[in-house]
Amino acid sequence: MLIYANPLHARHEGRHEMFRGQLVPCHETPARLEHVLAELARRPVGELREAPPIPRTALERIHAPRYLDFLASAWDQWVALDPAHAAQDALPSVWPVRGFRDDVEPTNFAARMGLYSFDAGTPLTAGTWAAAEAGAACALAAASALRQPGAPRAAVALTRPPGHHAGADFFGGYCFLNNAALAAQALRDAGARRVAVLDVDYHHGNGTQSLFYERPDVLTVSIHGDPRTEYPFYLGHADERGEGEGFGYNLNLPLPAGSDFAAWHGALGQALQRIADFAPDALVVALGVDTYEGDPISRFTLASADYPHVGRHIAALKLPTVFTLEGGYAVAAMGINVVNVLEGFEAA
Ligand code: SP5
Ligand code: ZN
Repeated sequence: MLIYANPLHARHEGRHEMFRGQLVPCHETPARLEHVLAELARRPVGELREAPPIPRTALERIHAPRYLDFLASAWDQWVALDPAHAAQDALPSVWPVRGFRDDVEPTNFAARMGLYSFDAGTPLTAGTWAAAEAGAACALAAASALRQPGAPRAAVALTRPPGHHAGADFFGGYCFLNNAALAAQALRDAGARRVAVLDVDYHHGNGTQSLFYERPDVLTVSIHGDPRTEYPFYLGHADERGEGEGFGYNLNLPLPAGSDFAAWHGALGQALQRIADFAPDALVVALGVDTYEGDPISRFTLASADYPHVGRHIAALKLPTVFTLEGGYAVAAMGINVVNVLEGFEAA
C-alpha cells in the first residue's frame, strides 16, 4: 500500500479542550501520529509518498467557500483581536441553535467561530489551517493513487487533525476538513460510479453522514458508540437511513458503551454485507482506533490483537481502498493498533 503522511500535522497543536466547565489538555495531539510513524518504521506495510499540494477548488467539492475562507483566515483574525491571543487557542463559546439564522455571517469573531462549529473541544491554533489543508492533500493523493495504472490495493492518508466529524461548513470533534468525504468525492470525480465509506471510529461519523445523506452514489456506514450516551450525541441513531434519493444509503450500527469485540465484530459483518450488496467501485475507511480497550475517552473493549482481523475482514471486500486516520487517544498503543489494521489488510 501507499502511505501519504501529513508533513505539517504537528503545526496543529491544541493546548486545551473544554470538559465539564474546565479547560483540560487536548487528547488529539501530534504524538498520536508520531507513534504511528514510529511503528511503521518498525513494521513497514507500505511505501511512504509525498502528497502534492491541492487547489482550493478540490476542497470546495465538499466544503462551503465561506467556511474555507473562515478557516484559512481565522488565526490571523484571532490574533488581530488582541496580540496576547498568539499564546492561546481559539475556542467557540456561542452557537446558533434552532431558530437562529445561519445565512447572515456575523462580523464578530466569536460569533463566526460558533457559526462554523458544534463543540468547545476543538481548538483552532496557529497551524490548524496549514495542517488540515496538508492532511486533505494526503486524502486526495491517496484517492488519486488508486486510479493510476498498476495501482496498489490500498492507499493511506496518515493524517491529523482527523476529519469525520467535520461537515460542509462546520468543525468539531477535533476535525476541520473531512478527509474521508474528500477522498470519497475524489473517487467519484475520477470515475468510480459508487463509493462506500466505512467508519470504524468509536464516534459516529456525523460529518460524513450529513455530507452524503441525500445521495445514493455514496453509501455511508458507521459502527459507533450509541449516541444516547456517547459523543457526538445528536446524530448516529439506527433510524437515520438517508433522505430523498439517498434513502437507504446510510447505515448506522450503534452499539452500547462497553461493547466487546464479539459484538463489534457482529456489527462489522452487517456493515460489510451492506457494502458488498451496494457493489461499490471503491471503499473509504475512516480508521479510528479509539475502539481500543485502553482509550481514555471511549468505551469499547477491542484489544490490540483484534485489529489485524479488522484489516483482514475489510480486505475481503476486495475493493480499492483509501484509509483515512481518525481517532485513537491511547497514544502509546495507537501505532500498534493502526499498523495492526493495515498489516491485517495487507496479509489478506
Ligand atoms: C475524531 C474523534 O475521535 N473525535 C472525538 C471527539 C470527542 N470529543 C469529546 C470528548 C469528551 C471527553 N473528554 C474527556 C476528558 C477527560 N479527561
Ligand atoms: Zn473517535
